[in-house]
Amino acid sequence: MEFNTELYFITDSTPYDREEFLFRVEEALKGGVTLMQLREKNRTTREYIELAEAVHEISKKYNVPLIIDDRVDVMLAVDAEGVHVGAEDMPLALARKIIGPNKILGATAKTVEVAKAAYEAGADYLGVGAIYPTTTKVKTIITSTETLDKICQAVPIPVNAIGGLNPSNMDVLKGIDIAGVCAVSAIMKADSPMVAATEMKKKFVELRA
Ligand code: TZP
Ligand code: MG
Repeated sequence: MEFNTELYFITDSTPYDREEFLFRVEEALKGGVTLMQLREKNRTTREYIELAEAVHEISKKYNVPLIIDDRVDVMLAVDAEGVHVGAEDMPLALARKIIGPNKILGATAKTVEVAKAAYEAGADYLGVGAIYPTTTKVKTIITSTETLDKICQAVPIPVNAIGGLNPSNMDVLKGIDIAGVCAVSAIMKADSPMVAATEMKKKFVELRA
């Protein structure tokens, strides 16, 4: 499946009621998000599926592929466009076997070795970070921009930077061959997710020029 990771928006519904959450998701999509991920850590399977269905209805309107975090079963249940698996989730090769060749398979990498292994196991893109400290993900460690650079050179798939990124601190990524940037808070928690997404995308395009 075709996808573009330039502005990869990852959700966090924690502070919002359903209506506010879905409103913010749609605003972010209006702002030019190119790929999005539903990331729910404290939901029952039933709640995760229900929310994924609602988000998928919205993402389809904007032709933006929806990636489901952690859960291959939820992805299949709602026929989302892909799944993102981390080190503690289903092994990549198994996930690929289950989802087939046409769904998007995302992986996390913090070292060149893990990045190469993920590529070989069937990952379609990699998220690398955290570049900056973040309160969104507990227990995450910082990945240096040097490592990010090496990973970009080591694998032929799109590599995205993630972790504490916002339009005013992205200059450290200049000259590194990333395919895009990921953001949770900078978009999700902004006064206007639409304005925030627009600014972040503009900044990435400038950075790459
Ligand atoms: N993986 C590494 S950092 C991170 C994830 C999921 C959280 C990024 O969130 P934010 O709010 O953009 O720092
Ligand atoms: Mg995970």
